[in-house]
Amino acid sequence: MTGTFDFNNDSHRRYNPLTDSWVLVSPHRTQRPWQGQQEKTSADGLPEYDPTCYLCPGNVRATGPVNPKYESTFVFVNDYAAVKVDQPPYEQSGADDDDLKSRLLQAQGTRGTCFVICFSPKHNVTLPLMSVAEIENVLDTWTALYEKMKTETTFRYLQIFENKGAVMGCSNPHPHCQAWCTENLPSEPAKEFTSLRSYKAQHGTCLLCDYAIVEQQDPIRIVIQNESFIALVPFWAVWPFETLILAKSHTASLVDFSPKQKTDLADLVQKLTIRYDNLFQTSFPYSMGLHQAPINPLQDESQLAHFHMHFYPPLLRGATVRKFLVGFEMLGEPQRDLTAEQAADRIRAVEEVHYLLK
Ligand code: H2U
Ligand code: ZN
Repeated sequence: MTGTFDFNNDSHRRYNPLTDSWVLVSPHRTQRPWQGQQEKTSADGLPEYDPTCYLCPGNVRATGPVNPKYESTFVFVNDYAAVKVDQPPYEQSGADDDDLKSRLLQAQGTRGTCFVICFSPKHNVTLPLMSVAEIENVLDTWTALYEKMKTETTFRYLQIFENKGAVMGCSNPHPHCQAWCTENLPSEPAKEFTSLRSYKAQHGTCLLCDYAIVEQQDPIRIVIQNESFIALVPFWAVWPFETLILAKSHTASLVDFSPKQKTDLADLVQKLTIRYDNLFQTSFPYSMGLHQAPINPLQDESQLAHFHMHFYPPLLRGATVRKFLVGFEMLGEPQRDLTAEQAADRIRAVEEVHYLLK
């Protein structure tokens, strides 16, 4: 076949230098009909207070404790934490390198603490419906928790994340996120540190600083930006409307930002999540998380770390059609139809005023 290769029509693979992986892009497939599963949309119009909610102020949680009548954010230790502070150390038996069993059946004991962080006392106020000052307060709560765990524990990493929406397996609509603090560095940030380290060794610069420069030169994937942060659909995005919030300056973690940078981050989180909700006029589901320096860094990790946030939303072409990573994606590699540039166009095209507030 002759002619010129067209990124909007011809299949190709894109490389993710952060995780050293590839995604297959098939832009010619965006027209295919859909007869698969339709998800129920999340019901807007939740009450401000729900007497049966485990997270609302003054209510009793599932295991008995009573929530205080909190007025801004509220942090508590997860009643069903995935990791425990106290447990016996794990000692692998027969630690002999030549032993097949100890070579192939590796395990590590891991201790830690899991927190739940309510964003607001109001049961129905998600991030896009909060003011910039209220989101800043959430950022301050994350910062304080990071500092506390850094000072008080020897745990390695604090992974802050939000599961939003029933399709993401979120068990409660009350706006909240979680923070899991673990003795080990989890696999995703570990992969990123490996990539940041080898990029630095090869080029002498930060992969994410360089990426921010490239994206600003030709802003086709940038959704919004302000003085301190960029929100963009990464070139290598897997999820249809995946985005990355990237600090423009090389900053290791939340604790290193100035008050002005924190306000800018809150502003961008608000604007991005409003656009997400407006895209399909629904409370947009996603898993979101922060990647930053470990609380107890080893070697070069605090120099390598470049603060960013990933948003992974599962919605495909409307509020009711979700994308699953199945088939080729489970057995081969992830695949997308809509290109990152087309997705950025779509997110840019919606308004910055929330549809419920109009
Ligand atoms: P989701 O982000 O998956 O909705 O998690 C909510 C968390 O809240 C979940 O991890 C915790 C669950 O263990 N939880 C409590 O700690 N106490 C409760 O009374 C209910 C839920
Ligand atoms: Zn509630």
